[in-house]
Amino acid sequence: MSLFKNIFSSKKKESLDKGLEKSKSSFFSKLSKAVAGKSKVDDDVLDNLEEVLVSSDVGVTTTLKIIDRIEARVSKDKYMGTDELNAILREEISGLLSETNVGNQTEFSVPQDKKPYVIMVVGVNGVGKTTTIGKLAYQFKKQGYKVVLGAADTFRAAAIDQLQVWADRVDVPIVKQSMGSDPASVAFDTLSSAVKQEADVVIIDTAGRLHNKVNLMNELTKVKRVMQKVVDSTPHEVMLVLDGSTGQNAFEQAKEFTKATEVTSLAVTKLDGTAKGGVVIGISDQFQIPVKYIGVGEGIEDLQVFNKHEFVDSFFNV
Ligand SMILES: Nc1nc2c(ncn2[C@@H]2O[C@H](COP(=O)(O)OP(=O)(O)OP(=O)(O)O)[C@@H](O)[C@H]2O)c(=O)[nH]1
Ligand SMILES: [Mg+2]
Repeated sequence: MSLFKNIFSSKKKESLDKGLEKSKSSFFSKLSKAVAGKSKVDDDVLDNLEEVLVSSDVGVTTTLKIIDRIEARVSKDKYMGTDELNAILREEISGLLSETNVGNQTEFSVPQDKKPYVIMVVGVNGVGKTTTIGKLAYQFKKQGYKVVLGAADTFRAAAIDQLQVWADRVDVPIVKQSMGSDPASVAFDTLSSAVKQEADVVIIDTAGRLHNKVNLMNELTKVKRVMQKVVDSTPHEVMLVLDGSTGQNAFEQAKEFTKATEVTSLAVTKLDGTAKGGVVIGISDQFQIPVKYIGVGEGIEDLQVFNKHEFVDSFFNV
């Protein structure tokens, strides 16, 4: 069993390392430049470091916290090369993220006492909601959970088809109606069917784009309300999906969405192929809402449970 676990975790690490490749190499080349030709950590180096972190999409607030910690730790006249500074940064960022006790999960699992456990997935269009649902369904199914998907993005016909493709791929049931039908009614049907089938997990896809933002928020509220008619206190989880490759935009979306509707978890996608992976550090520092999953590719296996220690380790490991 432990050997088994090791094989899986080393696979996970490999794919995380690969997914963060661009972010890391961009970060380290900037970091090297920041200390090049310097013989000690002076204000200049700290200023450069601040710039490196901000331009790596860590975000200003989190960057300032990190700089404060480095400043407090490093005696100013001490010489420090890139490697040493890297090690200290890694420790301080790890320490900073450890101050909140979220993001420590390692397995795809849902609470056993809520059956079915209902996850409603929200986010603006194109961020990777449907793909993340497909990958998540695959992981849950692999863990032995009985999963049902609900196609409550009825705004586009293609959205329903896309979720259907994932349902077929993962081989899980999907509840859908025709395009343009009431999303709340689809959610109602999905929950009713899940209860009847004694499913363990329900994942509801929702539209990312409506005619305007107020409409979208009203619709999400209505979907929630109607679900509660079938199972009390659902959805158990409202997961906001953010596109990590948009860097600071992802931040802004998180701020806006969390203001408008209750969000209980985050997923940050498309960390592969972008140099903006540092955004996850800022997001997990600044939102009290845990980053639960990260997307590191388009494939079915390319979703990981976010663990901040593994993430920081991978980020700082060149
Ligand atoms: N490289 C990469 N691509 C991703 C990832 N997650 C999603 N994508 C791609 O992003 C695109 C949009 O994903 P969708 O799942 O359709 O996004 P959505 O939020 O459901 O979009 P709408 O239904 O239009 O609101 C697709 O081409 C996905 O393959 C990821 O982690 N990495
Ligand atoms: Mg979609």
